[in-house]
Amino acid sequence: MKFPKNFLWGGATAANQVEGGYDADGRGMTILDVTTAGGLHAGRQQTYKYADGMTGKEAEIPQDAAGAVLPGEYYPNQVAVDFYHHYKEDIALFAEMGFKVYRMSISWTRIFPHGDEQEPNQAGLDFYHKVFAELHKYGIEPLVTISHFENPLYLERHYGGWNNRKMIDFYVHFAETLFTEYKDEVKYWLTFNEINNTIMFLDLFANAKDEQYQAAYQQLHYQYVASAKAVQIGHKIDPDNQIGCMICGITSYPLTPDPQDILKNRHDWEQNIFYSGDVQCFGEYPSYAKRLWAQHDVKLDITDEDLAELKQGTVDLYTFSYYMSSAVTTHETKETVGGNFTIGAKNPYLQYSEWEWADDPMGLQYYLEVVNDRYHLPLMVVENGLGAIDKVEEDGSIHDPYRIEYMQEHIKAMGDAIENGVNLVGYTSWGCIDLVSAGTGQMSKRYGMIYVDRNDDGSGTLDRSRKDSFYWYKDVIASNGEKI
Ligand code: BGP
Repeated sequence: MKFPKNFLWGGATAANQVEGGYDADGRGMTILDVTTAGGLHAGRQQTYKYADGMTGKEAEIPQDAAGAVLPGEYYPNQVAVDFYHHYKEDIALFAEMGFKVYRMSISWTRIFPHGDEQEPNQAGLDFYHKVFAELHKYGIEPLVTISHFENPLYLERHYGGWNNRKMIDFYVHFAETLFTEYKDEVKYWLTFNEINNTIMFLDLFANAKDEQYQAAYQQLHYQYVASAKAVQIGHKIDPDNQIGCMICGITSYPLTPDPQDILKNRHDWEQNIFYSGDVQCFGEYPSYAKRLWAQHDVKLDITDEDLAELKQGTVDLYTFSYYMSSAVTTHETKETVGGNFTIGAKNPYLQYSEWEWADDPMGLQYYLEVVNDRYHLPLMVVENGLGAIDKVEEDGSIHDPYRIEYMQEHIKAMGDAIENGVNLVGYTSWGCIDLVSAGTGQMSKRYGMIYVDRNDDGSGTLDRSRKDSFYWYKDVIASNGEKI
C-alpha cells in the first residue's frame, strides 16, 4: 500500500471561481467581480488595473462598492457556477465520490464587504457555517484558503491594495475573525493561494521593469508578514490548527547541458519557487534574496519587527499546485510555448495540452522530492488536473478519458514519490466541479469530474452531472489509490 492509511483524498475550488452570489446577503465587491473574461491574470499579478490581461484593454469598473454590472460587459465570476445556492447538492456529490477533504476559500467581502471594517457581516459568516456543517455531515474535512486572488475592491481603490502596509492589519483581522468563528469547524488552513505568482508572473509577462519588481517584492513582503502573523494567531486560538503555505509549483528544467542553462535554471527556482517557500517555512529571507533584489535595484521596507514576525510565524505544512513543468535556456530557441504559466522553450520530450501546458507527471515526483528534502514538512498537492473541452453526448453522458489519464499518471507519480520517502499527506484535484478558469475567465476550459451546464457567454441551466472521471475517482479513493 503506497498511500498512507489516512491519506486526504479530495478536490479543490476557490470562492471567486465557484460561488457567484456576488451581491448576496451584504457581500461587497472584489477585484475579480469586475474582471472580464480573459482578464484574471492581470488581477493575479496583484497590480489590479482592472484590465484584460490578454489584450491589455482596461475594463471599466462599477462606480460604487455595491457594484452595478455595466451594460455590455460580462463578468463571469459574478455568477460562476452558483455554488452559493447549490452547495448542498455539490457537497453531496463530493461525498458520493468519497472525499475526505474539500479545499475551498472564503470570500473576504462576504465577511468584510469593504475589507477595513471592524465588525463582520453576520450573513457572510453564517454561509460558511452552513457549508462546514454540510461537509461535516459527510465526514469531509474542510481545508480553507484564507485569500485566493480575491482582494476587496474597496481596499484596492482606497488603499492601493498590497502596496500599502495597512493591508497587513486588514488581512490579519480577517484571518483572526475566521480562526475564532470557525474554531471547532476547520483545522486545515492556507494563508495565501500561490503567493509566489506575484514574482513569477513578472518574468512571464510583458518585459517587466524594475519598478514592477520593486512593487512585487514589496507586496510579497507585506503578505509574508501578514501570513506569519496569521499563523501565530491561528496557533494561539487553537494549537491543533494546521496552517500551510501554498506555492504555485512548476518544475523547471535546463533545456541544454550548457552550464549557463543549469545555473539559470537554479536561479529561476530560487526566484520563482524557493523564495516564498523559504520565507514561509524557515521564517527568514534566504541568502540569495540579496542577489534577487540587487538584480532589479529593489529596496524594501522591512522592519526589525517584521523579521521577528517572520521568524515566529512559520507554517506547519507545505502545499502547492502542480500542473506542468517548464524548460529554460539562455540560448535562442526555435520551438517555444505560450501557455499562461510557462512562456519559453518547448520541451521536446513532453506532450502539451490545448492551452500549451506541458503534461509531465514525473515533474511532480521530482518537485515532491525536492521540497520534501528542503523543508521536512508534511506536503499536500492542493491543485492538479487537466483543463479540457468536454462534450456532452446525446444521452447526457460525458466521456473524459484524457482527464482520467492525466490524473492516473499524476497519482502514480505521487505514489512513486511516497515510495521514495516523501511525506505526502493529501491530494485535492483542482476544479473537482467545473468552474470559471482563472487564466482565461472561460467556463469551457473545464477541470471537473462534475459537469456544470454553463457556457462562456453565461447561458446554461447550471445543472450538475457526473462525468466518467467521477466514477473513476470514486474507485481511486475507495481503494486508497490502489485502483487507478
Ligand atoms: C491556479 C489557481 C487556480 C486555478 C488553476 C488553473 O493558478 O490557483 O485558481 O485557476 O490555476 O488555472 P486556469 O484556471 O487558468 O486553467
